[in-house]
Amino acid sequence: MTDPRLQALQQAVPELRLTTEAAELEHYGRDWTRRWTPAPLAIALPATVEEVQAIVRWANENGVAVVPSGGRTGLSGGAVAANGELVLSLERMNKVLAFDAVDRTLTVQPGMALEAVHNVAREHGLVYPVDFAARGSCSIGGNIATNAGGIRVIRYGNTREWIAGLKLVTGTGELLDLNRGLIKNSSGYDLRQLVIGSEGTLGVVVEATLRLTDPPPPTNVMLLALPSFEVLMRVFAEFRARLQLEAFEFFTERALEHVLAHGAQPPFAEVHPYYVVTEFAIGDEAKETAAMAAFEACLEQGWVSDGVISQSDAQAAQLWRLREGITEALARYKPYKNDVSVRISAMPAFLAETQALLGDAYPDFEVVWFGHIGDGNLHINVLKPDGLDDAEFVRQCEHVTKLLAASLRRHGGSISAEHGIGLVKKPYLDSTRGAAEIVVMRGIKRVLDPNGLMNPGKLFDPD
Ligand code: 2HG
Ligand code: ZN
Repeated sequence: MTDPRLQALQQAVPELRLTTEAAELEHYGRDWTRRWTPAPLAIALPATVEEVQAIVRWANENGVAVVPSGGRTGLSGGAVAANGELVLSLERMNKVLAFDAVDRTLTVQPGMALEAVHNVAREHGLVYPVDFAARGSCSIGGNIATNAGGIRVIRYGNTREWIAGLKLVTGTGELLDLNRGLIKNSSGYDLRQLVIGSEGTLGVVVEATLRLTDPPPPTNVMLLALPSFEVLMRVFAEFRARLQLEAFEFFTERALEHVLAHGAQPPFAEVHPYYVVTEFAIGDEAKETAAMAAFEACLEQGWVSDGVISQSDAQAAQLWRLREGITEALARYKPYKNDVSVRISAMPAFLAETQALLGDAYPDFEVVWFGHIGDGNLHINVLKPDGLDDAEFVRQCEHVTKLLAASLRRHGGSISAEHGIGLVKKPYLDSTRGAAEIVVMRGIKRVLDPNGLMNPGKLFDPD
């Protein structure tokens, strides 16, 4: 390590694992966006809170930017290091620190994978209910950084609802212990909530206390085939009125095609333009009857053309795979991703407008729609045609995103429902947040990170 700044860091923290090996710079410098060329200064893999504090103090002394890093499954470039930053990977801080059966909380280090959290909660007879397809690779610290949502938000809410406390090393190296697991704490600003969704721009989350809950009742999974887009929200209203929904997800025929090409089994003999996967509580006969009644009511109205209900856990998993496998199945097309939301009540008008807008704007590109329709959250993936230059493809998509952002502004929606702003959505932040609000956000950053070293250039450009 020839860089004198890194030599100084190693000297200040002799036990710190620090690397500048080319393959590691490449690996830790990118996330799932794969749009930016990784170019970090080095990778630090601290094992303790004290080491994290020492790194941040060193960063201030040497004017080096720090990119906090979890599982790097992000889709907005929030964990990309392409400008000589130090990547601070929380990968080694991945342990359970405490379980409290009375409080029903699990205190963990931030590098723990979401799936590992699920498993530990289950060992204690409880659940941590935030869940999504990247569960095996994403980390709880990253989930906090983006206020991750996923497939069960309709029932349990976002990550935000499940964080009872967290510890933050601020941009000056100070350690803040926020909320300490309290349920009631009416003592001023809730800085914990400010940190959730801040994308590593205010500091490094070094510990989190997660709320756990009772396991859900037994559930069934149903796959519905829909004849048109217009009926989607009606089917949702019908099912929500009759059942306790755990999930209500939608995808198009094109999305299914890609998942089938990736090895999944076709669910129906015929092809349908739209599909819904829904999971709902059963447990007693009345609820099972209600599910069939919802299905039949939709069938009678012509809103649903076919359906299948899971008869076993294995079949439920198979049905879920059709929805959860989409991102992976599309990855090879380097999709340009939109992750937008509006209030559920605004969804029908917004959907109609967006469908028309994208139909006109992307006559030559394949557009794949899916998402958490029950939360008002739509994922739109535009696939890059083979042979088209990456930069030119992004340029054309950015032009359409400007139109989409204007539509979101009119409908009171958000340019990022659950993936974060990062680098990808930065130009559109003002379609969701007012000018005065962004000034306040910048002011908050200046207080917690006066030298602007924590994940600079993500969320907004430096002052
Ligand atoms: C999902 O809902 C994820 O599957 C990824 O949020 C969405 O790949 C995407 O666009
Ligand atoms: Zn999603």
